[in-house]
Amino acid sequence: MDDSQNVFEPGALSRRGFLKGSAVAAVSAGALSSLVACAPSSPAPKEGLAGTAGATSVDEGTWIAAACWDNCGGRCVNRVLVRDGEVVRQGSETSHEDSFEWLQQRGCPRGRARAQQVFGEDRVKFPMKRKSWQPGGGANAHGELRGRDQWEQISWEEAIDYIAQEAERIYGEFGPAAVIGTKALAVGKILHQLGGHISLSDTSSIGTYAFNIVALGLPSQDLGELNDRFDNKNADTIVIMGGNPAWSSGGSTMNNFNEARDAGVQFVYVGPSYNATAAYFEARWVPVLPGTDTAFMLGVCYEMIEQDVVDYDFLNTYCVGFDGDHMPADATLQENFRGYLVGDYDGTPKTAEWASAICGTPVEDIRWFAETVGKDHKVMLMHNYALARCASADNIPQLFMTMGAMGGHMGKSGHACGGAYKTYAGAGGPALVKFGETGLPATKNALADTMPEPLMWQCIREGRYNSTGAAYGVNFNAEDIKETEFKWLNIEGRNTLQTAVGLSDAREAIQKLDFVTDLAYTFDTSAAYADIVLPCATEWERVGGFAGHQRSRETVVVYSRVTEPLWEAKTEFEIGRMLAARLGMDPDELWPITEEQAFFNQIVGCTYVDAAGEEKPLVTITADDIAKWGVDAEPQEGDIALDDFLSAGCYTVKRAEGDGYSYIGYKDFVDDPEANPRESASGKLEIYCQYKGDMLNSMGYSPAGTFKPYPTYVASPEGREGMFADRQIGGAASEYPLIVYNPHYLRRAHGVMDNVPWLREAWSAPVFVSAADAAARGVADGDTVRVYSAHGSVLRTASVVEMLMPGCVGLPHGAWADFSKDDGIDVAGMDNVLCGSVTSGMGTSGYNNYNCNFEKYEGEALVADCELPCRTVAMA
Ligand SMILES: Nc1nc2c(c(=O)[nH]1)N[C@H]1C(S)=C(S)[C@@H](COP(=O)(O)OP(=O)(O)OC[C@H]3O[C@@H](n4cnc5c(=O)[nH]c(N)nc54)[C@H](O)[C@@H]3O)O[C@H]1N2
Ligand SMILES: Nc1nc2c(c(=O)[nH]1)N[C@H]1C(S)=C(S)[C@@H](COP(=O)(O)OP(=O)(O)OC[C@H]3O[C@@H](n4cnc5c(=O)[nH]c(N)nc54)[C@H](O)[C@@H]3O)O[C@H]1N2
Ligand code: SF4
Ligand SMILES: [Mo]
Repeated sequence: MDDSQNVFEPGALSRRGFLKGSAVAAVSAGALSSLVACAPSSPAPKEGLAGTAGATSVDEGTWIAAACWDNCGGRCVNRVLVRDGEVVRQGSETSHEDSFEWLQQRGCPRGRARAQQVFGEDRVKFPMKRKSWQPGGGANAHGELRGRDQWEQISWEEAIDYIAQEAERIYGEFGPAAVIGTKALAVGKILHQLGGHISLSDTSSIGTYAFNIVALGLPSQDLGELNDRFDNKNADTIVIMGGNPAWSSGGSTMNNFNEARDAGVQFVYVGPSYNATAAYFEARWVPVLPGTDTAFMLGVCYEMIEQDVVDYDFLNTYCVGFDGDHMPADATLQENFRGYLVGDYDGTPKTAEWASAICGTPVEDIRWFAETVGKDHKVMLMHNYALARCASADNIPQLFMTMGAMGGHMGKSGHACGGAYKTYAGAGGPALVKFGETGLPATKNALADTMPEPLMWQCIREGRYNSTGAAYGVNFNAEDIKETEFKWLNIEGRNTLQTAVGLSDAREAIQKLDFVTDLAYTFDTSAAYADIVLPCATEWERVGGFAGHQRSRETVVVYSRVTEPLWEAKTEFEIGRMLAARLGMDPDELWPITEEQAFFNQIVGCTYVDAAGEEKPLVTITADDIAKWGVDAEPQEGDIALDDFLSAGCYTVKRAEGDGYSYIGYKDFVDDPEANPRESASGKLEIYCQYKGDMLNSMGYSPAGTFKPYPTYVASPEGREGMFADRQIGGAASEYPLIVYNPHYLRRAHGVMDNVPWLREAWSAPVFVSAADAAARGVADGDTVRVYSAHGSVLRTASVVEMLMPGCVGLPHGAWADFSKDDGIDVAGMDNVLCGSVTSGMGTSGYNNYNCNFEKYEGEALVADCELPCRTVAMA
């Protein structure tokens, strides 16, 4: 960012809004300065989050269950101790002892450093306008200065007025297809009233599993059909493919595997690095180059046939398309998966040797793996989505399912096959506890179009787009290309400039727009390229809420207010209402109830499943509670009193071996496939799926006819083939002979918290390179290196490791780009500088298989991130 060296004068922290009484919480000027101390050498704060409390009892004050709400892979209880109006400590769950049966939902270090985010020097404190931007569009916008301009503080009235004026102009002249929106929290809800906006659909988290895989017979996103966690110990082997829950499922999730580990279950890790998860389980490492898992699994399937470890009964009963005798009724091709494996159609048997040349896995490992996952063993095959966040990984979902079916690993205790992601890692089964609805009316986007996010910069440049459809492939129509002039990008609840592929393309394309708005906590990458930035209150500043969508099946996490909105920040609720009123709409129609009422409705609506399997209200609510809150509700009887629930910060179902909550994935289908068909056309698992092949081919992002109805190996536009000059594996090296993948990193959740001092101290965010590749380039551990791809160039300090396959580079996801050196090199090491907007297949964000190279950097060595001044905003 161009403003990195300009430090915005921190305004005096307004004390007007701090709560009084038991829920008092603020951070005094003294504590604030200790919170922002960044250098590891800085003296320990006298008293503060890391400090000792001197004569005061460390626990004196009031503990509040506070929010932790990132898209971070975890869902934990985050508690803060408030003393004399200051947050002085943070802690986690203490409401009961921790055991396998009754897990505590303990937080990770990010959660425990959150006070530094909420009270951080880098918060957006006031509404801001980019200095050269003026309403009216065209040259008035000075789009060429986005990301480089200065900023001025404006009032809320001015900010809302600018947005309203531009809304009237843009919708009036160009209509809703000129507007791109990310989510509908505040401004987005108003855009829905004005005719809607184009949405962005991304394959970000689940990669090619974002395809309409229900057509294959899989559950949506391949989630939910693992077995209940109590069954993990019954496996002989648990395979984890392309995931790293030790880093990416923060909190308690890894404990789902504890019984299995203690019982001596063999763990196998498949991926390019021997990561923290593999190390924790002392797993056998099967190395596979990023983006080549399709080749690996094809080699495994071939070897399973060779070794005669295929469960043909399972294939014949539950699947279609494995061989010519079991084809689905709608097949148009006289081909099947077995024929492809043995080379009937292309003359190439997919042997272990064939696979090894592509995926880099030793032949012996492929053969060993094939035997290990064969029908004679109890195996749980779990994948995260790193292998699917690759270009040309479109066949992964079908092939992973096929490998599981060939071993017969579904529907039985000790066997499983499916997604192990975030808090779902190692835990299947329906939710046992849920929170209720807010009661706020849902707004509807009248424009149902979704543009693939990886293509958005190209679409903006070219003024045309093609809607992807709800799940990739549902309602997609290749012919339906729409022309439009894009004018406005409204970002809320996402950090699009940061997390969409291709920052170089973004920086160019964004100049064309008339208007970019962003709702932000901090001056992150998206804010840096916006025109109007609205300061959004964090969840610590709201009445309370529930930590959303990635909870485990056994827990709901609830949080309460820590402080009134800081500085001039407002909640989405308030922002939306202001804009509605300014545009002559009735705010009460969109937000007919108070924030307190909305939160209370969620509490009232909480349910749990009792031991007899009945769903019941969770929280006991008395007439006194209702009077105290001043809300509309009826008293009810539940399993936990309201105050106990709120002070614990969660409710976790207490489990026991053999209780009524156990779950075996696919059991209903396996027990009675006629009565419980899968949602595919045939009702079975489709190893041959006509729809899949036809749909992927129709999307047009890969050469015509690339896809077959059964899973095949497809070369990536960059990736493995791109390592070689002529794209022939084994030939002369290309200019970018390595593959870069992006580990989700401990310092941050995507971009969130990248700026937090303690986290910068704790995690230096190096680039991980293999010892062999480093030696070949004369690079030693700790050297500053330039990592470059066809799309951009970044600096990082090299961490030279043996636990990474030669040929791979691991650049942590989520650093806030910093081009302050003016030489076009990002000194922060942002992943999307190296990842361009290259798509294939269904139009994926292929984060994990771009090509790159690195060299020792001859310029000035990088200073550790934690030594840099806090990045704030340049004011005019
Ligand atoms: N700390 C932290 N945690 C997070 C997040 C975060 O930003 N920070 N983000 C959350 C979100 S939204 C998500 S989607 C999840 C992602 O969660 P994960 O998918 O578990 O995370 P990654 O770090 O992308 O990948 C994990 C491992 O996959 C391996 N890998 C990379 N490419 C390939 C490949 O092509 N094939 C195979 N077989 N393995 C590969 C690498 O060894 C890497 O260690 O994390 C969540 N958790
Ligand atoms: N190169 C590369 N790119 C990637 C990835 C990768 O591995 N490599 N990973 C991808 C993945 S898996 C994902 S999920 C995406 C994530 O992409 P994003 O969703 O864009 O990332 P976040 O940082 O989670 O962005 C959420 C933003 O909303 C804000 N926010 C959170 N809650 C609220 C709220 O309640 N109200 C408001 N107003 N704002 C809120 C956060 O502070 C943050 O700024 O990134 C993807 N991008
Ligand atoms: S894993 Fe996520 S929810 Fe849990 S403490 Fe860390 S940041 Fe918070
Ligand atoms: Mo994600």
